[in-house]
Amino acid sequence: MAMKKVNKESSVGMARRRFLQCAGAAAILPLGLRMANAADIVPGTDSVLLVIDVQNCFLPGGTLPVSDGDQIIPIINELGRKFDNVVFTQDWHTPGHASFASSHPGKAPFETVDMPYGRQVLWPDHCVQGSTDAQLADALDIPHAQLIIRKGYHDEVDSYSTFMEADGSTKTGLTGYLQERGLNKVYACGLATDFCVSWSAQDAAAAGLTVSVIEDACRGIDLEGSVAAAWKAMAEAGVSRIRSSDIV
Ligand code: VGL
Ligand code: ZN
Repeated sequence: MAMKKVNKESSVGMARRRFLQCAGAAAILPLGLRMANAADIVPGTDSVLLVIDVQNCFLPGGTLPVSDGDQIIPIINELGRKFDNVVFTQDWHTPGHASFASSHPGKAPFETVDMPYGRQVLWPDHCVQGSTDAQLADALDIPHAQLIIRKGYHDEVDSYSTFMEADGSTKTGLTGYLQERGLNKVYACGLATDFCVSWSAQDAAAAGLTVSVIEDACRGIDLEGSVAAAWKAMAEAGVSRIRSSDIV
């Protein structure tokens, strides 16, 4: 008991000393410089910023709005300036797509249905090919982005992942594109954390890519705790969770 108390005091003392050392170091740094952060990431020629589904449909006023979805756009624009390689993705559904509640008589949005490939959440009609709703957000400002990959264009299968459709076997081609260009470090952001970002990040990790998700550059839909579940699943898949300030 006494032993425990002594240990506690000494660790508090150590922490206080460490704080004073750091404060001293900061005081002699010239103004405008900041201390190097252990997480500082400098995107290299092998790195790609993957901007997932930042489309009108997922913004306030769209057909499947994600709360505060618009707030990530300035952060993503800033990130875009730090990457030579940027890929956008676009949810791109046929009219009457099987993921729409309106395609299932008697079903309402956010109910589920069992499809041949598993359980499917039913959504409001959204991101229909060629519609204004499906366009990338006007406020995105990354003119050097190199590829827009579309997904969810097969009538009968959804595709949250931008690598693999929900049937688990139909590929979008993105893995091959990244491999051919030597882009093996993926930094993912966008909408929605718990669906397209999470599924894409997990598939990218399964394909052997190194994957980080930039949490403040994402927003989630959050159906019954799905955001927390997504972060847990991503961690288990070996996906790193970082913040935009970790990238310099
Ligand atoms: C998405 C639901 C339906 C997404 C796409 O981009 O996360 N979510 N379609
Ligand atoms: Zn969709």
